Amino acid sequence: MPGGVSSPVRAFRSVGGQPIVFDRVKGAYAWDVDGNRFIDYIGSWGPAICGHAHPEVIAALQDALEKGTSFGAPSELENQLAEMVIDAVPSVEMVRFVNSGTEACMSVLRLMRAFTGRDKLIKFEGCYHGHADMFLVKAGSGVATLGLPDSPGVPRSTTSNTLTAPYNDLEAVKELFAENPDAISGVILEPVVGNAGFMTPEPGFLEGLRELTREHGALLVFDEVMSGFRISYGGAQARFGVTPDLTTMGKVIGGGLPVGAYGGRAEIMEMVAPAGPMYQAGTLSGNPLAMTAGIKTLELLKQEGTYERLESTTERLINGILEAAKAAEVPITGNSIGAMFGFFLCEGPVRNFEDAKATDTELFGKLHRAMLERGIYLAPSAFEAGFTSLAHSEADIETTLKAFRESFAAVA
Ligand code: KE4
Repeated sequence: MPGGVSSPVRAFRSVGGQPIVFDRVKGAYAWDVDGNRFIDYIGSWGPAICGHAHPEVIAALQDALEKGTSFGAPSELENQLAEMVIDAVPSVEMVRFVNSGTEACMSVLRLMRAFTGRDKLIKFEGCYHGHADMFLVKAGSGVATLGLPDSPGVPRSTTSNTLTAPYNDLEAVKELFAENPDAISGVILEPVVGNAGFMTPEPGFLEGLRELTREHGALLVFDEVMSGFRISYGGAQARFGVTPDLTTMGKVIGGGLPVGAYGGRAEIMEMVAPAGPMYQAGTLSGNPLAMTAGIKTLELLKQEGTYERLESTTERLINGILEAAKAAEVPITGNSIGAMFGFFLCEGPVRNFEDAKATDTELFGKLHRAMLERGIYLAPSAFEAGFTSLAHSEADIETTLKAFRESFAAVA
C-alpha cells in the first residue's frame, strides 16, 4: 500500500517515527498490536464521539447484521436517520446519504452549480473538503501536513473555477464577488476549522458570509463533516445561529461506518436525481449497517447533558494543555468548542492558515513522540484538530495533562 497506509495522515510523515498499528479500540482507548494502551484523542477523526465500540452501537449492529449487510434498495433505516438529521440540523429539510465526506462535498458542489447555473466557488485557505479535484486548492489536512503544493493530476481546468480567500477575511470575499459578478455559485467553508489545525470563526464572519451570499444570489454551504453533531447536536450552524443553504455531514452520523450526507433547503435538494435532473448515485449509499450505527449514535448524543459534559471535558483538557506549555515556557495558542480542540506552538493569535503556518511543526513532532511514549495518541500533524468523547473520564484527562506537563518540559 502506498506509504503503508490507507490514508496519508496516518503515516506519521510530518511527526516522524513509525505509525502505531492498532489492534482494537474501546471507549477512550486504543491498543496497538503489541498490547500497548493509548488514550485516543483522534477517535477515528470524529466518529467515535460516544467512545469507540460503544456497547449499544455494537449491539444494534449485531442485530442489523442478522438482516443482511446491504440492500441496494430503500429501507426504513435510512428514512429514520434522515428524519433525525432533518430534526437536528437547522438548514436541512431534505438529505441524501453517500459514503464519505469527500463524496458529500463533491455532490454538494455539483448541486450548487446545478441550482445557480454558475460554475465558480469560493473556499478558504486551509479548509479541507475531501480529496475531489475541485477542492484541492490550498487545502488543509493531509495536503497541508505533507506540505504538498496541492496535488499533481488535478488539471488546471478543474481548479480554475475554485477561488480562495483567507479564513476570517470578509473583505477578501467581497472582492471575489466584485471581480466575478454573477459567476459564483456559492461559498463553502468549515464553520469551525479542524483541518488547518483548529480555528474558530471571528464574531461576524459567518453572519457576514450569510449576508454576502444572499446579496449576490450565491449559496452558503457549511461543511460540517467534522463539526456536525460535535460542536452541538445541531452542529456549528445551531451553535452560532447562522443557517446555510446546504450542509455536508459525515463521520459522527455513521457511528464509525462509512457514511457521508448532504442536505439543505428542499427547494435546492429537489434538484437531486431522481426528483430532479442533477445526477448522483452510490451502491452502498444508505446501507443498513451505517444507518444503524448512525441512528444509535445520534440517539446516545441526543440524551440530556451530553454536550455540556463534552464541553467541560474538552475545556479542562485544553486549559490544562495551555498551562502546561506556559509552565515550560513553550509558546502556545489554542482553544476548544464543543468536543473539538486544538493548539498551535506559536504566540498566536491564529486567525487563518497563514497564521497557522507559524506553528513550530518540528517542535510539534517532538511533542507528539513524547506524548506517544507516555501513552497519549494525538493527531500526527500540527494541521489537524483534537477530538474528545463521552468516554474520556476525569482520570483520563488528568493522566493526559500529566503527560503534557512532562512532555513540554522534555521538549522545551
Ligand atoms: P472523508 O472523505 O475523509 O470521509 O471526509 C472528507 C472531509 C470533508 N470535510 C471535512 C471538514 C473533513 O474534516 C473531512 C475529512 N477529515 C479528515 C481529517 N482531517 C479525515 C482523515 C483522513 O483524511 O484520513
